[in-house]
Amino acid sequence: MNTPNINRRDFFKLAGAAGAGIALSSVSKVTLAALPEIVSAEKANTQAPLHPETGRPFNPVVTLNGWSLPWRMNNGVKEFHLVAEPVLREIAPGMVAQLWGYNGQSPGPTIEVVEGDRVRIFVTNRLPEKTSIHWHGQRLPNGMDGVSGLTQPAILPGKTFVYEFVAKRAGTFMYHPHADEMTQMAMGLMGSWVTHPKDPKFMAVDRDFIFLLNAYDIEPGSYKPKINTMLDFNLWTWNSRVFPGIDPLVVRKNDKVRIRVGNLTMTNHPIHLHGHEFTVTGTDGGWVPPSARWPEVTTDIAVGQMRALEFVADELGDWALHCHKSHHTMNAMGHDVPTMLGVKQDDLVNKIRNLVPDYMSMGETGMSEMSDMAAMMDMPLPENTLPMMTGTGQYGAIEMGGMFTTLKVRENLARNDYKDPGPYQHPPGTVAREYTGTDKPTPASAAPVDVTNPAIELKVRKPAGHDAHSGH
Ligand SMILES: [Cu+2]
Repeated sequence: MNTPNINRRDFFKLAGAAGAGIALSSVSKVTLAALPEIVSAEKANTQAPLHPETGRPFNPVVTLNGWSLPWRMNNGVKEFHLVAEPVLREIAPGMVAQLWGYNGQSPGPTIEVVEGDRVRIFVTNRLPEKTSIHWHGQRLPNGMDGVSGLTQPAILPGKTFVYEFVAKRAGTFMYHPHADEMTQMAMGLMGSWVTHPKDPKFMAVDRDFIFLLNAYDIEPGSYKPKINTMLDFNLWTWNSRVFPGIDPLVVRKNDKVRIRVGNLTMTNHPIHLHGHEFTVTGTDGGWVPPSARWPEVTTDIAVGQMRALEFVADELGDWALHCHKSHHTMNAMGHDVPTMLGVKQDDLVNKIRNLVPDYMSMGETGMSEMSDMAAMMDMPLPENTLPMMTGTGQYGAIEMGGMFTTLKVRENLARNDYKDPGPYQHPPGTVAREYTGTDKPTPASAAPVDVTNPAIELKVRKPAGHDAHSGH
């Protein structure tokens, strides 16, 4: 968490590395020298919040498996430099993808400004094709809206454009290309933007997390997303990471927590938090008035939407936080496996083994046998591929992938401590356990059954598993 895996590349180093980029010679040295230095990240771990050293005060956000872009003040204007470029993104340990991103990673860095700030963003294009950036949700002059062809000429490879506007409205925003969008978003070009309120006390929280929902279709064993995929993505990611590569959200007990989520996939995601109720306090359109909020444990985030969820983390533990579409908590391999539940495969397996000696049957009693088998037998996977259900907790396999992580609520953390505290130490007697008959739960017969609808016939089965009504 605290390792600053961020590089400051000045112009001269940049020019020296031109072989890795595109047609840098088309940008004059004079122009580049006047640009803010390029800051880029090399690793996919969550960086510590960026407390402002210049400009007005704000409470910084924590970008899940990401970072916030430093700026320079230039006569009262906050200047940022984004570089659109091919990047290598670790999706989770064991798999790296060749994506397009900004400043070394996909998604790009989060941009944090304060309501009323004048902001100038330099955008350098080191992609092999033209691009632009749309500042999703912002109030700005039409010509700064970033829709290539409509509001500006596209940024050609090697060129640098400048956008400038006043961040008028506080809230949660995104940025993404509006040029060959399908390709560029399928390749991971996107980032988050937070405009903090003028008054740092307004809607202040103790911990403020942000991430984007995105998705890729990367054939197991390969490195590049298929860009024409419309719906059948196989990697459902948060900030281009899948479980167990998504860091936990670490909070202190009784912290007021905000989680800002934006959706740049091609489908909706019902985001579900265990153990707590939250309210949706913000959308792309602004803060939700308190009288219009209601409690939820799942909120559906549609394509192109942002939501800010808030709650008080008052229950200690390791709480799951995930998309409730169960296919979205799996990784690449799961999608083409036929349903074999209840199908006896023994004979079939023997026959197939005559032809294919290494053949292994799968899914006879459910899919979890696959994660067990993979672990036990060290089942070979293609290179650069993740198991479809993975991750291990203190009690065994978690059998999740994709859009899944944990909210870790702990006592006595330091204010700025986001380090993974390890597995939750449950108080004695508070973990579900095997029933051995030695403790005394309420017998089923002690609970009176009130049958108010005579059409419903209830059967009482003996606990030993013997069906009381089947004796004939
Ligand atoms: Cu989902």
